[in-house]
Amino acid sequence: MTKYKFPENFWWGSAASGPQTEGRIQGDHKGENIWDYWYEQEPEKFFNQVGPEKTSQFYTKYREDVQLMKKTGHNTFRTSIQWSRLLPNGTGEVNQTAVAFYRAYFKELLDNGIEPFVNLYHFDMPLTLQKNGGWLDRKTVDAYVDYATTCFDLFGDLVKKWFTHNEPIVPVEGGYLYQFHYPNHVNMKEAIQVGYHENLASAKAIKAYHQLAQDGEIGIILNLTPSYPRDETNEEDVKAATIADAFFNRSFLDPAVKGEFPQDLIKIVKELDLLPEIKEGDLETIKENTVDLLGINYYQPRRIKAKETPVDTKNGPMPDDYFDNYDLPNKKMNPYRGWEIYEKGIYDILTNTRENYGNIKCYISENGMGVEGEKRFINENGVIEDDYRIEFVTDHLKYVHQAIEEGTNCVGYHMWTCMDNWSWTNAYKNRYGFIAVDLAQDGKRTIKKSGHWFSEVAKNNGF
Ligand code: BGP
Repeated sequence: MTKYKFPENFWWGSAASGPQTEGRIQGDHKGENIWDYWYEQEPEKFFNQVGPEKTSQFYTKYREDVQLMKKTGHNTFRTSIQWSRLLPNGTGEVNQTAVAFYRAYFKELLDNGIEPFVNLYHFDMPLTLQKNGGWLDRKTVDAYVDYATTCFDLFGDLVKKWFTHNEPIVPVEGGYLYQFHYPNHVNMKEAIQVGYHENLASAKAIKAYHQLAQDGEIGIILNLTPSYPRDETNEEDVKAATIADAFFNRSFLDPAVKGEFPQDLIKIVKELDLLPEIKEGDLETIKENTVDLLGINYYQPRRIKAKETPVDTKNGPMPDDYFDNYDLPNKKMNPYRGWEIYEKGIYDILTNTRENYGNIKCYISENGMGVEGEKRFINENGVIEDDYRIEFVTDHLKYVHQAIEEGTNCVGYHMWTCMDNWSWTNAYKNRYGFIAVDLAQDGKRTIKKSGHWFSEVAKNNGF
């Protein structure tokens, strides 16, 4: 019996990205991006020194992989085009080898009943553009819009769901505040300019897509981390949590869906005298070109308390000047990733989109659990028994179901990720997939217990 039934045509699938899966081979003519470069410079920063050229080899194994997606119940799958693969210099000449690859790959998905969802930017700035500042440089916005338009032209007949960015706050946090992405600066002024340019680039790409009238939809994928105050009855805690929410969620959610930056964020940025460079017409472009569809990535909540520790002025202003992170006692943890597991967070996000964002059409575009050392769970048939992952997905899906029952316009659920892949500086430390990838055996794939389970869930449209 199916107790939790999902709406008809619900999207069941998973998400991945080009830089984390494709790999590089000789003759693919891919250009360098910031990950290729950073790994060349500082391989020791990457877990076990595994770099982005390895990944899970989708580039050569995608046909086999699409069959595995089919076996694990996918009716949809998201990946990203690598900007540096399609346009090795970021602008200019198109790499025809890349065109042939992506077309064959998207066709293979379609031929197997899996709709490709394609994201245009997953943390992978082409190196040539980064050398001029990357997202800091206004010219990157134009380059991005050209790249996006090239993608719509080349693949728009095959792809009907586009996304402008995946988690655009992450390059801001990682690259310009907290040092976990190249170029590892700590500079709030730059962070604000980068975030502004990403927002503008998204609106301009949406505009370009709509002008082509290609009969598809375009959206953005945001990692929304609900910001919970330590004590809901404590005004200072609530205020601090609201500011954290403005910095990390509403900075992209509001412009993407409402076409405007949040007033409380603007106020802070003005007070700090850190307004970005805005050109005439920009704000109108952002206002008029909002998303058709919102992808929501959810892993963990953010727990906040009023600022108690002294403000650290070493690097100039930081978001953390306005709040402290709160360590909730006895919280449920994923110890491998160090992230709290709080299933109800997914329901709170979906309720928020219903109540405060016009009940925009949305789907869960990432949710998942990275676990280290999964080989210890291999059974006598060689299958990893990842019951913890089944439990994790089930517990989140129950809350998604509840939100849908209450009227939220959520049309799908994608797990991160299809098969174990390369997780940035964590490389292959934590495994997230429905399908195991054995690096020691040339990337041999084996469906995990959760993959078999998911295929049943998809078949029954619930559980
Ligand atoms: C998301 C990213 C993914 C993926 C995932 C897991 O933030 O969109 O690219 O990597 O998180 O996180 P991590 O790989 O850091 O463990």
